[in-house]
Amino acid sequence: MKIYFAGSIRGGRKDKEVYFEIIESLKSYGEVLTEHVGSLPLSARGEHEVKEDFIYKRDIEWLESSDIVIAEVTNPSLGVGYELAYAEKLKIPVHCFFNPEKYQSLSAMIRGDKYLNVYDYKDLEKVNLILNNIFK
Ligand code: 6IA
Repeated sequence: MKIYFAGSIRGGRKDKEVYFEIIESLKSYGEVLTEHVGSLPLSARGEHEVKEDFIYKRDIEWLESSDIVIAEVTNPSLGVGYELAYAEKLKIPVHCFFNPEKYQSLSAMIRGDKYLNVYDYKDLEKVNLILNNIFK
């Protein structure tokens, strides 16, 4: 099972610990292709030494090869929105997690798209319960 995890990088790294924890949980269900998204030292400037066209092509290749996309969408991110739409076009199942107690409301383009399964959560315990249901 190849899992593509999506989370904000240049959109802001305020939730990087949450991404890290979700990725740790995901590892028990399969191979997480995008483990760097949860990297604690990775700043909003991203993988600085790597060329952007390389990052784009590599991420799209990983997305095309993935069986499922799991996204943490609380912190708005252009890149994550792009990945979700791309995954939908490829008919890859997508599940999004949103914490309504932080920041602003979720974009209607995500909340309103019935293809993207959106789950509101307040703690990682709830995320883990939902993940358990998704992967069983
Ligand atoms: O717009 P964002 O940067 O917030 O987009 C984040 C999403 O796009 C993540 O889910 C990643 O899969 C992908 N992504 C965006 N930027 C990168 C990156 N460094 N490295 C890996 N994945 C990325 C970019 C910055 C660097 C060229 C300085």
